Amino acid sequence: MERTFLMIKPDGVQRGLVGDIISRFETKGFTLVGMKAMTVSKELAEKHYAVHRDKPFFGSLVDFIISGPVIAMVWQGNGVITSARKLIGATNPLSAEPGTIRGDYGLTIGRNIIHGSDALETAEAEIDLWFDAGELIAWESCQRPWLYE
Ligand code: RTP
Ligand code: MG
Repeated sequence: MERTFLMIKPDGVQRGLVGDIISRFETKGFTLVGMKAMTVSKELAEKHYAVHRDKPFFGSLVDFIISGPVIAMVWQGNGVITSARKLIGATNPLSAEPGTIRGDYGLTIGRNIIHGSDALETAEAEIDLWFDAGELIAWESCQRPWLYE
């Protein structure tokens, strides 16, 4: 079953949006397989956003991610990678559609509330980077006939 890595950024935690955000993924039908509240080290933040290391915003992005606690999560379900990105909305909250997390709650690109993996390979790499295997629940015995044919 497909898995993705989601991280509620420091702004989402400080603004009290954790419950609402988790609820959106839960009610869509996705399954939470791992979650932890943590303060991110500079090394982890730099590894996570390594693809952006040559961008002008890299330094401020890393500083922001390490500025306060985050909620790191792994979610599972049919098409979860693409679907989560849709539920999250466009990178710039002013361009994100109403009804999406960023569209409902954000105003600026540097405070866009939540991260979601953008492809299968990045999801696998990010899950490995943020979680030990023992921190993730194996739900394979869990049948959900009201969600899946
Ligand atoms: P994320 O990785 O955080 O889920 O966001 P994303 O895929 O929608 O966007 P991405 O291009 O990967 O950018 C990563 C984060 O960098 C910040 N950013 N700032 N100032 C800028 O032009 C700029 N561009 C990107 C955003 O906070 C974005 O989420
Ligand atoms: Mg990204």
